[in-house]
Amino acid sequence: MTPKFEYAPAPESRSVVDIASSYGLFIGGEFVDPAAGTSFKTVNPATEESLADIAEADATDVDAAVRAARRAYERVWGRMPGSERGKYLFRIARILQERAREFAVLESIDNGKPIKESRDVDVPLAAAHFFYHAGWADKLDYAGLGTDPAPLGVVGQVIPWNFPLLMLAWKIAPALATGNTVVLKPAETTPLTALLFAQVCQQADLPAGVVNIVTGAGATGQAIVDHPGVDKIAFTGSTDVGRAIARAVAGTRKKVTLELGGKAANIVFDDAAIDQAVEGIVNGIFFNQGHVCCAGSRLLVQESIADDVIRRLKRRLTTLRVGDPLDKNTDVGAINSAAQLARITELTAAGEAEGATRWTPDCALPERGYWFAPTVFTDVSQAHRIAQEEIFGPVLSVLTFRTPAEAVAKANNTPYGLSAGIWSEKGSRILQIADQLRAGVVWANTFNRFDPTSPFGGYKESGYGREGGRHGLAAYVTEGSH
Ligand code: TAP
Repeated sequence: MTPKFEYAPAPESRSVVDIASSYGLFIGGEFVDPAAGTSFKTVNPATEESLADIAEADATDVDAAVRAARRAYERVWGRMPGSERGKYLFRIARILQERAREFAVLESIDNGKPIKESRDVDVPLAAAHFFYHAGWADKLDYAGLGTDPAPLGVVGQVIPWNFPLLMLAWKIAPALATGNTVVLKPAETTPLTALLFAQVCQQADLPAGVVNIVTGAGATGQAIVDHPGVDKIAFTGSTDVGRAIARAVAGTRKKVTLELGGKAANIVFDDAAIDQAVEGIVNGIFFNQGHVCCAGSRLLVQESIADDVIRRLKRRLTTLRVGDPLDKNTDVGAINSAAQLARITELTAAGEAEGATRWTPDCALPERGYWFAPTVFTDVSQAHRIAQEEIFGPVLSVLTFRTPAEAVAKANNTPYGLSAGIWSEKGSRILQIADQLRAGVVWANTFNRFDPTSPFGGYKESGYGREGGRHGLAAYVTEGSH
Protein backbone atom coordinates (compact mmCIF):
# COMPACT_ATOMS: atom_id res chain seq x y z
CA MET A 1 0.00 0.00 0.00
CA THR A 2 1.33 3.47 -0.86
CA PRO A 3 2.08 5.50 2.25
CA LYS A 4 0.15 8.70 2.70
CA PHE A 5 2.39 11.42 4.01
CA GLU A 6 0.31 14.38 3.08
CA TYR A 7 -0.39 17.47 5.11
CA ALA A 8 -3.78 19.08 4.60
CA PRO A 9 -4.71 21.66 7.21
CA ALA A 10 -8.18 21.25 8.67
CA PRO A 11 -9.27 24.88 9.22
CA GLU A 12 -12.72 23.95 10.52
CA SER A 13 -11.10 22.43 13.60
CA ARG A 14 -9.78 25.84 14.62
CA SER A 15 -13.36 27.06 14.99
CA VAL A 16 -13.88 24.53 17.81
CA VAL A 17 -11.66 26.39 20.22
CA ASP A 18 -10.84 30.05 20.81
CA ILE A 19 -7.17 30.83 21.19
CA ALA A 20 -6.54 34.28 22.68
CA SER A 21 -3.69 36.35 21.30
CA SER A 22 -2.10 36.52 24.74
CA TYR A 23 -2.43 34.82 28.13
CA GLY A 24 -1.58 36.02 31.63
CA LEU A 25 -0.68 33.97 34.69
CA PHE A 26 -3.47 32.29 36.67
CA ILE A 27 -2.89 33.37 40.27
CA GLY A 28 -5.44 33.63 43.07
CA GLY A 29 -8.33 32.66 40.80
CA GLU A 30 -7.74 35.24 38.09
CA PHE A 31 -5.52 35.94 35.11
CA VAL A 32 -2.87 38.55 35.94
CA ASP A 33 0.03 40.15 34.11
CA PRO A 34 3.52 38.95 34.97
CA ALA A 35 5.52 41.33 37.18
CA ALA A 36 8.29 41.85 34.64
CA GLY A 37 5.86 42.04 31.71
CA THR A 38 7.77 39.51 29.63
CA SER A 39 6.27 36.82 27.44
CA PHE A 40 7.17 34.06 24.99
CA LYS A 41 5.36 32.49 22.06
CA THR A 42 3.83 29.07 21.83
CA VAL A 43 3.99 27.56 18.37
CA ASN A 44 1.97 25.02 16.38
CA PRO A 45 4.66 22.40 15.65
CA ALA A 46 2.82 21.17 12.56
CA THR A 47 2.99 24.59 10.87
CA GLU A 48 5.55 26.61 12.89
CA GLU A 49 2.84 29.28 13.15
CA SER A 50 2.78 31.28 16.37
CA LEU A 51 -0.38 30.59 18.38
CA ALA A 52 -0.28 33.06 21.28
CA ASP A 53 1.90 35.16 23.57
CA ILE A 54 2.33 33.49 26.93
CA ALA A 55 3.28 35.34 30.11
CA GLU A 56 6.64 34.39 31.56
CA ALA A 57 6.59 34.05 35.34
CA ASP A 58 9.68 35.02 37.29
CA ALA A 59 10.48 34.49 40.98
CA THR A 60 8.22 37.42 41.98
CA ASP A 61 5.24 35.87 40.20
CA VAL A 62 6.00 32.44 41.62
CA ASP A 63 6.09 34.01 45.08
CA ALA A 64 2.66 35.59 44.46
CA ALA A 65 1.33 32.20 43.33
CA VAL A 66 2.76 30.39 46.37
CA ARG A 67 1.23 33.03 48.68
CA ALA A 68 -2.15 32.67 46.99
CA ALA A 69 -1.91 28.89 47.34
CA ARG A 70 -0.94 29.21 51.03
CA ARG A 71 -3.89 31.51 51.75
CA ALA A 72 -6.30 29.17 49.99
CA TYR A 73 -4.86 26.21 51.89
CA GLU A 74 -5.07 27.85 55.32
CA ARG A 75 -8.40 29.59 54.93
CA VAL A 76 -10.43 27.23 52.79
CA TRP A 77 -9.12 24.09 51.14
CA GLY A 78 -7.09 22.57 53.97
CA ARG A 79 -10.11 22.84 56.30
CA MET A 80 -12.80 21.76 53.91
CA PRO A 81 -14.37 18.33 54.55
CA GLY A 82 -13.30 15.75 51.99
CA SER A 83 -16.89 15.28 50.85
CA GLU A 84 -16.98 18.98 49.82
CA ARG A 85 -13.60 18.85 48.07
CA GLY A 86 -14.84 15.80 46.20
CA LYS A 87 -17.76 17.78 44.79
CA TYR A 88 -15.37 20.27 43.18
CA LEU A 89 -13.34 17.45 41.66
CA PHE A 90 -16.47 15.81 40.27
CA ARG A 91 -17.48 19.17 38.81
CA ILE A 92 -14.08 19.64 37.15
CA ALA A 93 -14.24 16.10 35.73
CA ARG A 94 -17.67 16.73 34.24
CA ILE A 95 -16.61 20.05 32.70
CA LEU A 96 -13.59 18.32 31.13
CA GLN A 97 -16.01 15.85 29.55
CA GLU A 98 -18.35 18.58 28.37
CA ARG A 99 -15.48 20.57 26.85
CA ALA A 100 -13.62 17.49 25.60
CA ARG A 101 -13.65 18.54 21.95
CA GLU A 102 -12.17 21.94 22.75
CA PHE A 103 -9.44 20.36 24.87
CA ALA A 104 -8.63 17.71 22.26
CA VAL A 105 -8.30 20.20 19.40
CA LEU A 106 -6.26 22.63 21.49
CA GLU A 107 -3.94 19.86 22.66
CA SER A 108 -3.33 18.69 19.10
CA ILE A 109 -2.70 22.24 17.85
CA ASP A 110 -0.23 23.10 20.62
CA ASN A 111 1.47 19.71 20.98
CA GLY A 112 1.31 18.17 17.48
CA LYS A 113 -0.26 14.88 18.57
CA PRO A 114 -2.92 13.24 16.36
CA ILE A 115 -6.46 14.29 17.20
CA LYS A 116 -7.58 10.68 17.52
CA GLU A 117 -5.11 10.30 20.40
CA SER A 118 -5.97 13.55 22.19
CA ARG A 119 -9.68 12.79 21.67
CA ASP A 120 -9.61 9.11 22.67
CA VAL A 121 -6.74 8.99 25.15
CA ASP A 122 -5.50 12.26 26.66
CA VAL A 123 -8.77 14.01 27.40
CA PRO A 124 -10.88 11.01 28.54
CA LEU A 125 -8.04 9.81 30.77
CA ALA A 126 -7.65 13.30 32.27
CA ALA A 127 -11.36 13.38 33.12
CA ALA A 128 -11.15 9.82 34.48
CA HIS A 129 -8.31 10.90 36.75
CA PHE A 130 -10.47 13.64 38.30
CA PHE A 131 -13.45 11.28 38.68
CA TYR A 132 -11.28 8.67 40.35
CA HIS A 133 -9.73 11.11 42.81
CA ALA A 134 -13.04 12.80 43.49
CA GLY A 135 -14.11 9.44 44.85
CA TRP A 136 -11.14 9.28 47.21
CA ALA A 137 -11.59 12.75 48.73
CA ASP A 138 -13.95 11.60 51.50
CA LYS A 139 -12.48 8.11 51.91
CA LEU A 140 -8.86 8.89 52.75
CA ASP A 141 -9.19 7.18 56.12
CA TYR A 142 -9.61 3.94 54.21
CA ALA A 143 -6.69 4.42 51.82
CA GLY A 144 -4.20 2.59 54.03
CA LEU A 145 -2.40 5.85 54.82
CA GLY A 146 -2.96 5.74 58.58
CA THR A 147 -5.80 7.41 60.39
CA ASP A 148 -6.66 10.96 59.47
CA PRO A 149 -3.87 11.53 56.92
CA ALA A 150 -3.23 15.28 56.69
CA PRO A 151 -2.40 17.26 53.55
CA LEU A 152 1.11 18.66 53.16
CA GLY A 153 0.11 22.22 52.28
CA VAL A 154 1.31 23.93 49.10
CA VAL A 155 2.52 21.66 46.33
CA GLY A 156 4.76 22.82 43.45
CA GLN A 157 4.25 20.81 40.27
CA VAL A 158 6.34 20.90 37.10
CA ILE A 159 5.27 18.91 34.03
CA PRO A 160 6.57 18.11 30.53
CA TRP A 161 5.14 18.69 27.05
CA ASN A 162 4.31 15.18 25.90
CA PHE A 163 0.91 14.79 27.62
CA PRO A 164 0.21 18.36 28.76
CA LEU A 165 -3.38 17.98 30.01
CA LEU A 166 -3.01 14.41 31.20
CA MET A 167 0.15 15.15 33.21
CA LEU A 168 -1.67 18.14 34.72
CA ALA A 169 -4.51 15.82 35.76
CA TRP A 170 -2.06 13.28 37.21
CA LYS A 171 -0.59 16.07 39.32
CA ILE A 172 -3.56 18.23 40.30
CA ALA A 173 -6.27 15.60 40.96
CA PRO A 174 -4.50 13.70 43.79
CA ALA A 175 -3.13 16.93 45.29
CA LEU A 176 -6.59 18.49 45.52
CA ALA A 177 -8.33 15.29 46.65
CA THR A 178 -5.96 15.10 49.62
CA GLY A 179 -6.50 18.75 50.59
CA ASN A 180 -3.38 20.42 49.18
CA THR A 181 -3.25 23.54 47.05
CA VAL A 182 -1.17 23.78 43.90
CA VAL A 183 1.25 25.94 41.92
CA LEU A 184 1.77 24.22 38.56
CA LYS A 185 4.07 25.05 35.68
CA PRO A 186 3.28 23.52 32.29
CA ALA A 187 6.08 23.04 29.75
CA GLU A 188 7.11 26.10 27.77
CA THR A 189 6.08 24.57 24.43
CA THR A 190 2.61 23.37 25.53
CA PRO A 191 0.92 25.81 27.93
CA LEU A 192 -2.46 26.18 26.23
CA THR A 193 -4.48 23.31 27.72
CA ALA A 194 -3.24 24.21 31.22
CA LEU A 195 -4.52 27.75 30.63
CA LEU A 196 -7.86 26.40 29.40
CA PHE A 197 -7.92 24.24 32.53
CA ALA A 198 -7.51 27.45 34.57
CA GLN A 199 -10.76 28.63 32.97
CA VAL A 200 -12.36 25.33 33.97
CA CYS A 201 -11.34 26.03 37.59
CA GLN A 202 -13.16 29.37 37.34
CA GLN A 203 -16.18 27.70 35.74
CA ALA A 204 -16.28 25.14 38.56
CA ASP A 205 -16.13 27.96 41.16
CA LEU A 206 -13.05 26.39 42.67
CA PRO A 207 -12.01 28.67 45.55
CA ALA A 208 -9.43 31.25 44.45
CA GLY A 209 -5.82 30.15 44.91
CA VAL A 210 -6.46 26.41 45.16
CA VAL A 211 -4.97 25.98 41.67
CA ASN A 212 -2.42 28.46 40.31
CA ILE A 213 -0.87 28.09 36.85
CA VAL A 214 2.43 29.86 36.21
CA THR A 215 3.78 29.66 32.68
CA GLY A 216 7.44 29.97 31.74
CA ALA A 217 10.56 27.99 30.93
CA GLY A 218 13.02 26.09 33.13
CA ALA A 219 13.81 29.14 35.28
CA THR A 220 10.16 29.37 36.33
CA GLY A 221 10.24 25.70 37.33
CA GLN A 222 13.40 26.32 39.30
CA ALA A 223 11.78 29.26 41.11
CA ILE A 224 9.00 26.91 42.24
CA VAL A 225 11.51 24.28 43.36
CA ASP A 226 13.55 26.87 45.28
CA HIS A 227 10.62 28.65 46.95
CA PRO A 228 10.75 28.12 50.73
CA GLY A 229 6.95 28.25 51.00
CA VAL A 230 6.46 25.07 48.98
CA ASP A 231 5.96 21.85 50.99
CA LYS A 232 6.34 19.33 48.22
CA ILE A 233 7.63 19.13 44.66
CA ALA A 234 6.06 16.77 42.14
CA PHE A 235 8.07 16.66 38.93
CA THR A 236 7.74 14.81 35.64
CA GLY A 237 10.44 15.33 33.05
CA SER A 238 13.97 14.39 32.13
CA THR A 239 16.37 12.57 34.41
CA ASP A 240 18.88 15.44 34.22
CA VAL A 241 16.40 18.03 35.51
CA GLY A 242 15.10 15.50 38.05
CA ARG A 243 18.64 15.15 39.42
CA ALA A 244 18.99 18.94 39.70
CA ILE A 245 15.68 19.10 41.60
CA ALA A 246 16.70 16.30 43.98
CA ARG A 247 19.90 18.22 44.72
CA ALA A 248 18.03 21.50 45.20
CA VAL A 249 15.59 20.08 47.77
CA ALA A 250 18.17 17.96 49.63
CA GLY A 251 18.35 19.11 53.23
CA THR A 252 15.08 21.05 53.07
CA ARG A 253 11.76 19.94 54.53
CA LYS A 254 10.31 19.53 51.05
CA LYS A 255 9.02 16.15 49.99
CA VAL A 256 9.69 15.23 46.38
CA THR A 257 8.46 12.74 43.81
CA LEU A 258 10.17 12.34 40.44
CA GLU A 259 8.78 10.69 37.32
CA LEU A 260 11.67 10.64 34.86
CA GLY A 261 12.80 9.05 31.63
CA GLY A 262 12.70 5.48 30.34
CA LYS A 263 14.09 3.05 27.78
CA ALA A 264 11.55 0.26 27.93
CA ALA A 265 12.00 -3.21 26.50
CA ASN A 266 9.09 -4.74 24.61
CA ILE A 267 9.91 -8.47 24.71
CA VAL A 268 8.39 -10.79 22.11
CA PHE A 269 8.72 -14.56 22.68
CA ASP A 270 8.42 -17.14 19.92
CA ASP A 271 5.06 -18.37 21.23
CA ALA A 272 3.43 -14.91 21.00
CA ALA A 273 0.49 -14.12 18.73
CA ILE A 274 2.65 -12.33 16.18
CA ASP A 275 0.14 -10.02 14.49
CA GLN A 276 -1.12 -8.90 17.90
CA ALA A 277 2.47 -8.34 19.02
CA VAL A 278 3.22 -6.28 15.90
CA GLU A 279 0.26 -4.02 16.72
CA GLY A 280 1.64 -3.72 20.27
CA ILE A 281 5.10 -2.86 19.00
CA VAL A 282 3.67 -0.12 16.74
CA ASN A 283 1.51 1.29 19.53
CA GLY A 284 4.41 0.95 21.97
CA ILE A 285 6.79 3.22 20.06
CA PHE A 286 4.77 5.27 17.54
CA PHE A 287 1.92 6.35 19.84
CA ASN A 288 2.34 10.11 20.46
CA GLN A 289 5.34 10.19 18.05
CA GLY A 290 7.27 8.18 20.64
CA HIS A 291 7.19 11.18 23.01
CA VAL A 292 6.29 8.79 25.80
CA CYS A 293 8.41 8.16 28.89
CA CYS A 294 7.29 4.52 28.99
CA ALA A 295 7.52 3.98 25.18
CA GLY A 296 8.58 0.51 24.05
CA SER A 297 11.68 1.96 22.41
CA ARG A 298 13.69 -1.29 22.50
CA LEU A 299 12.15 -4.29 20.79
CA LEU A 300 13.65 -7.53 22.12
CA VAL A 301 12.53 -10.30 19.81
CA GLN A 302 13.38 -14.00 20.06
CA GLU A 303 15.88 -14.90 17.36
CA SER A 304 13.82 -17.71 15.81
CA ILE A 305 10.96 -15.34 14.88
CA ALA A 306 12.95 -12.12 14.40
CA ASP A 307 12.92 -12.08 10.58
CA ASP A 308 9.19 -12.76 10.45
CA VAL A 309 8.37 -10.09 13.07
CA ILE A 310 10.55 -7.46 11.39
CA ARG A 311 9.03 -8.22 7.96
CA ARG A 312 5.47 -7.88 9.29
CA LEU A 313 6.40 -4.79 11.29
CA LYS A 314 7.79 -3.01 8.23
CA ARG A 315 4.74 -3.92 6.19
CA ARG A 316 2.53 -2.46 8.92
CA LEU A 317 4.57 0.74 9.11
CA THR A 318 4.06 1.46 5.42
CA THR A 319 0.35 1.90 6.23
CA LEU A 320 0.87 4.55 8.93
CA ARG A 321 -0.28 8.02 7.99
CA VAL A 322 2.02 10.82 9.10
CA GLY A 323 0.73 14.38 8.82
CA ASP A 324 -1.87 16.90 9.93
CA PRO A 325 -2.55 16.32 13.65
CA LEU A 326 -6.12 17.57 13.19
CA ASP A 327 -6.94 14.98 10.54
CA LYS A 328 -8.80 12.07 12.16
CA ASN A 329 -6.96 9.56 9.96
CA THR A 330 -3.50 10.65 11.08
CA ASP A 331 -1.51 8.05 13.02
CA VAL A 332 1.72 9.97 13.61
CA GLY A 333 1.68 13.73 14.16
CA ALA A 334 4.35 16.43 14.43
CA ILE A 335 7.43 16.40 16.64
CA ASN A 336 6.75 18.83 19.47
CA SER A 337 9.61 21.28 18.94
CA ALA A 338 12.63 22.11 16.81
CA ALA A 339 14.85 21.25 19.80
CA GLN A 340 13.30 17.78 20.15
CA LEU A 341 13.60 17.19 16.40
CA ALA A 342 17.29 18.11 16.60
CA ARG A 343 17.80 15.61 19.43
CA ILE A 344 16.09 12.80 17.51
CA THR A 345 18.09 13.65 14.40
CA GLU A 346 21.34 13.63 16.34
CA LEU A 347 20.69 10.28 18.02
CA THR A 348 19.55 8.56 14.84
CA ALA A 349 22.66 9.81 13.03
CA ALA A 350 24.69 8.30 15.88
CA GLY A 351 22.82 5.01 15.36
CA GLU A 352 23.94 4.87 11.74
CA ALA A 353 27.48 5.97 12.57
CA GLU A 354 27.76 3.19 15.16
CA GLY A 355 26.80 0.59 12.57
CA ALA A 356 23.08 -0.08 13.05
CA THR A 357 20.88 -0.47 9.94
CA ARG A 358 18.29 2.27 9.49
CA TRP A 359 14.93 1.79 7.78
CA THR A 360 11.99 4.12 7.21
CA PRO A 361 8.90 3.65 5.08
CA ASP A 362 9.10 5.47 1.77
CA CYS A 363 7.67 8.87 2.61
CA ALA A 364 7.62 12.58 1.95
CA LEU A 365 7.17 14.81 4.99
CA PRO A 366 5.52 18.25 4.96
CA GLU A 367 7.99 21.04 4.32
CA ARG A 368 6.91 23.29 7.15
CA GLY A 369 6.70 22.12 10.72
CA TYR A 370 8.71 19.56 12.68
CA TRP A 371 8.43 16.04 11.32
CA PHE A 372 10.25 12.76 11.65
CA ALA A 373 9.34 9.60 9.75
CA PRO A 374 8.78 6.37 11.72
CA THR A 375 12.20 4.74 11.92
CA VAL A 376 13.39 1.23 12.73
CA PHE A 377 16.98 0.26 13.50
CA THR A 378 18.11 -3.35 13.18
CA ASP A 379 21.59 -4.77 13.83
CA VAL A 380 21.56 -2.83 17.09
CA SER A 381 24.00 -3.81 19.83
CA GLN A 382 23.46 -3.11 23.50
CA ALA A 383 26.33 -0.62 23.62
CA HIS A 384 24.88 1.61 20.89
CA ARG A 385 23.59 4.99 22.02
CA ILE A 386 20.23 4.23 20.39
CA ALA A 387 19.95 1.20 22.71
CA GLN A 388 20.96 3.10 25.83
CA GLU A 389 19.70 6.69 25.58
CA GLU A 390 16.15 7.89 25.57
CA ILE A 391 15.37 9.21 22.07
CA PHE A 392 11.81 10.34 22.88
CA GLY A 393 10.79 10.13 19.24
CA PRO A 394 9.34 7.67 16.67
CA VAL A 395 12.44 5.48 16.60
CA LEU A 396 12.58 1.77 17.42
CA SER A 397 15.80 -0.13 18.17
CA VAL A 398 15.54 -3.87 17.52
CA LEU A 399 17.67 -6.38 19.42
CA THR A 400 17.35 -10.17 19.49
CA PHE A 401 17.71 -12.83 22.19
CA ARG A 402 17.83 -16.62 22.35
CA THR A 403 16.78 -17.55 25.89
CA PRO A 404 14.43 -16.02 28.47
CA ALA A 405 17.43 -15.35 30.74
CA GLU A 406 19.10 -13.39 27.95
CA ALA A 407 15.89 -11.41 27.39
CA VAL A 408 15.76 -10.42 31.06
CA ALA A 409 19.44 -9.50 31.15
CA LYS A 410 19.10 -7.29 28.06
CA ALA A 411 15.84 -5.73 29.21
CA ASN A 412 17.41 -4.76 32.53
CA ASN A 413 20.62 -3.48 30.92
CA THR A 414 19.63 0.19 31.13
CA PRO A 415 19.95 2.92 33.75
CA TYR A 416 16.17 3.33 33.53
CA GLY A 417 13.39 1.19 35.00
CA LEU A 418 10.01 2.62 34.13
CA SER A 419 8.12 0.06 32.05
CA ALA A 420 8.32 -3.12 29.97
CA GLY A 421 6.14 -5.34 27.81
CA ILE A 422 5.99 -9.13 27.47
CA TRP A 423 4.34 -10.97 24.58
CA SER A 424 3.76 -14.67 25.15
CA GLU A 425 0.87 -17.12 25.17
CA LYS A 426 2.22 -18.73 28.39
CA GLY A 427 0.86 -17.12 31.55
CA SER A 428 3.50 -18.78 33.71
CA ARG A 429 6.28 -17.35 31.56
CA ILE A 430 4.77 -13.86 31.74
CA LEU A 431 4.64 -13.97 35.54
CA GLN A 432 8.14 -15.38 35.81
CA ILE A 433 9.69 -12.78 33.49
CA ALA A 434 7.69 -9.89 34.98
CA ASP A 435 9.08 -10.82 38.38
CA GLN A 436 12.65 -10.44 37.12
CA LEU A 437 12.20 -7.18 35.25
CA ARG A 438 13.31 -4.06 37.08
CA ALA A 439 10.45 -1.91 35.78
CA GLY A 440 7.68 -0.09 37.60
CA VAL A 441 5.01 -1.13 35.09
CA VAL A 442 4.97 -4.39 33.14
CA TRP A 443 2.36 -4.90 30.43
CA ALA A 444 1.46 -8.40 29.25
CA ASN A 445 0.22 -8.86 25.67
CA THR A 446 -0.55 -5.15 25.49
CA PHE A 447 1.34 -1.86 25.81
CA ASN A 448 0.79 1.77 26.80
CA ARG A 449 -2.39 1.06 28.78
CA PHE A 450 -3.19 3.50 31.55
CA ASP A 451 -5.82 3.59 34.23
CA PRO A 452 -6.23 5.97 37.17
CA THR A 453 -6.58 3.05 39.57
CA SER A 454 -3.17 1.70 38.67
CA PRO A 455 -0.01 3.17 40.20
CA PHE A 456 2.64 4.33 37.72
CA GLY A 457 6.29 5.10 38.40
CA GLY A 458 9.84 3.90 38.05
CA TYR A 459 12.92 2.30 39.50
CA LYS A 460 16.54 3.36 39.16
CA GLU A 461 17.03 6.56 37.11
CA SER A 462 13.36 6.63 36.16
CA GLY A 463 12.66 8.29 39.50
CA TYR A 464 10.74 7.53 42.65
CA GLY A 465 7.23 7.79 44.00
CA ARG A 466 4.07 6.52 42.32
CA GLU A 467 1.22 8.37 40.62
CA GLY A 468 -2.28 6.97 40.38
CA GLY A 469 -4.09 4.42 42.48
CA ARG A 470 -4.04 4.30 46.25
CA HIS A 471 -0.23 4.49 46.19
CA GLY A 472 -0.30 7.84 44.43
CA LEU A 473 -2.21 9.42 47.30
CA ALA A 474 0.60 8.64 49.74
CA ALA A 475 2.82 11.24 48.09
CA TYR A 476 0.40 14.02 49.08
CA VAL A 477 -0.23 13.35 52.77
CA THR A 478 1.77 13.30 55.96
CA GLU A 479 2.45 9.87 57.34
CA GLY A 480 -0.58 9.32 59.57
CA SER A 481 -0.58 7.05 62.63
CA HIS A 482 -1.46 3.45 61.81
P1 TAP B 1 12.48 18.52 30.98
O1 TAP B 1 13.36 19.31 30.12
O2 TAP B 1 13.06 17.88 32.19
O3 TAP B 1 11.28 19.48 31.38
C1 TAP B 1 10.25 19.09 32.25
C2 TAP B 1 9.70 20.32 32.93
O4 TAP B 1 10.67 20.87 33.81
C3 TAP B 1 9.34 21.43 31.96
O5 TAP B 1 8.21 22.12 32.45
C4 TAP B 1 10.58 22.29 32.02
O6 TAP B 1 10.35 23.60 31.60
C5 TAP B 1 10.91 22.22 33.49
N1 TAP B 1 12.30 22.54 33.83
C6 TAP B 1 13.38 22.61 33.00
N2 TAP B 1 14.48 22.92 33.73
C7 TAP B 1 14.09 23.02 35.03
C8 TAP B 1 14.78 23.30 36.26
N3 TAP B 1 16.10 23.51 36.29
N4 TAP B 1 14.07 23.33 37.41
C9 TAP B 1 12.74 23.06 37.40
N5 TAP B 1 12.04 22.81 36.28
C10 TAP B 1 12.71 22.78 35.10
O7 TAP B 1 11.76 17.35 30.20
P2 TAP B 1 10.90 17.50 28.87
O8 TAP B 1 11.85 17.65 27.74
O9 TAP B 1 9.86 18.50 29.05
O10 TAP B 1 10.18 16.07 28.85
C11 TAP B 1 10.78 14.95 28.36
C12 TAP B 1 11.27 14.06 29.50
O11 TAP B 1 10.25 13.82 30.44
C13 TAP B 1 11.68 12.70 28.99
O12 TAP B 1 12.92 12.34 29.56
C14 TAP B 1 10.58 11.79 29.48
O13 TAP B 1 10.93 10.47 29.67
C15 TAP B 1 10.18 12.43 30.74
N6 TAP B 1 8.80 12.07 31.08
C16 TAP B 1 8.62 11.22 32.10
C17 TAP B 1 7.34 10.81 32.43
C18 TAP B 1 7.17 9.88 33.57
S1 TAP B 1 5.71 9.70 34.14
N7 TAP B 1 8.15 9.25 34.09
C19 TAP B 1 6.25 11.31 31.74
C20 TAP B 1 6.46 12.20 30.71
C21 TAP B 1 7.76 12.58 30.40
P3 TAP B 1 10.41 23.96 30.02
O14 TAP B 1 9.79 22.87 29.25
O15 TAP B 1 9.59 25.16 29.95
O16 TAP B 1 11.84 24.13 29.71
